[in-house]
Amino acid sequence: MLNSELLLKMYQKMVLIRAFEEKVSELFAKGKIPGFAHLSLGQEAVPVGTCANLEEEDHITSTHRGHGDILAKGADPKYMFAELFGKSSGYCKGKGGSMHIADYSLGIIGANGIVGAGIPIATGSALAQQQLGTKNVTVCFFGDGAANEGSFHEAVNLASIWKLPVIYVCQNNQYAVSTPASYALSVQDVSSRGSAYNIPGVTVDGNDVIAVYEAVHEAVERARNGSGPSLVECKTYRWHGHFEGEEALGWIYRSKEEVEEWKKKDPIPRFENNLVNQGILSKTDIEKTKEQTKQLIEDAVKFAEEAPLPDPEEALVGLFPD
Ligand SMILES: Cc1ncc(C[n+]2csc(CCOP(=O)(O)OP(=O)(O)O)c2C)c(N)n1
Repeated sequence: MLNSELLLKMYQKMVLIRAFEEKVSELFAKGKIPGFAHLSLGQEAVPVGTCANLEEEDHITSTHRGHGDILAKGADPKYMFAELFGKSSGYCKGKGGSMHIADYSLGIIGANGIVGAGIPIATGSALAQQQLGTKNVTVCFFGDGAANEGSFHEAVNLASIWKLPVIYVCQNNQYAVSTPASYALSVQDVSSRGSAYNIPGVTVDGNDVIAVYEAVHEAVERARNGSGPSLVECKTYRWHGHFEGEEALGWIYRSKEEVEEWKKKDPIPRFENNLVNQGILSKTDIEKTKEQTKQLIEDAVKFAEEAPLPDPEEALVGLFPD
């Protein structure tokens, strides 16, 4: 049974991710964020349920839709906003943007704009941990679309034969851009692909943070005790378009009804009700958490707005090894 302290932390983290991305959406619409922004609104239970199992020394890799994963692993919203604004105080000095945030000190070894590219990186990280003899694990977040990339199949095969401490967490949000998983996947559940590589595969309700926590917990234990990789598929849904601004372009590939149906399964009130029923959270706590989070986000945006732009002289610094 999870203790109430951890449950409350998980709740606060879900609220933080939601508030962060709602703010990104608002600022993007105002033209304040250069480049692209891919939001994971609606998917918050997956990174939070997963990362609640991790220690600071454990690693994650993430994707182009990675704000939630990165916040769940412990990133600070103010350096994230600075990165999104292209400012030099950002996590990657403003050179990475929304899709390429990393902080090695927190075990965030990189979000990635190339679909499927984080999978071999996570597998390599797990190989390094194994060779160094640590007990650290690596979580690899990826999407249903990435599960159809060659990198997935090669990496999972190697991880299996070498019994690497890696947990592949598929955030199956039903679409790869506009292509439905129901069309593009040769199987009904990505998790069933585990059997092709002789590793455990499980599908859970990705909007139920406890279900995600429990499935990943088992996988992390296996990885830490040397039993090798696991595949955890979390079925969820992204509320916004593939990228911010998509709807304004008139892209239509899913019905309003479908989106509304999934919004009814919002993971945050669902967890909130669960905690209220258990007497862990009160209505006053909920209001306080939301109020404090709002303030934290406002402060982070202010920090990022006031942060300096990178010096043009620094354009090539950090791009190549010295
Ligand atoms: C190798 C590669 N192919 C294609 C693209 C273009 N692209 C960007 S995101 C995306 C879909 C990814 O879908 P999925 O893995 O399910 O992640 P989601 O966007 O649903 O989170 C594609 C095809 C890319 N960035 N990299």
